Amino acid sequence: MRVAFAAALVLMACQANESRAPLPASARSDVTIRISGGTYTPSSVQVQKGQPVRLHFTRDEKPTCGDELVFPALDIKRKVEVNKLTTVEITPQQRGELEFTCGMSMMKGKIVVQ
Ligand SMILES: [Cu+2]
Repeated sequence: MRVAFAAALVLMACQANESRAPLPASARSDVTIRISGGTYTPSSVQVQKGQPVRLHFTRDEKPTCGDELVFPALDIKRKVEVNKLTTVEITPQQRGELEFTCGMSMMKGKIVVQ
């Protein structure tokens, strides 16, 4: 009974990690974000204030939508080519949320700075 309950908890934790839950705010400095089906996966990434983070964007399809990557608040615009990594390195200096979007602001993701 106890074992089954623990196993269920572990399973739930795994599922949460793989869906929309923000990544844990560990000492992670590299995050890969996949652009597919009109969404960013993960769409939310937690980082620590002052900690450099490299965001590697990868796109595995050819919609025109995801081919431009914009960080409005940081004045960053990058092209994202199919099957190539586009890396953006940032060191957030204040807590809060940093949004990133496609060229037309339809797809949205965010960096949560703690
Ligand atoms: Cu778009």
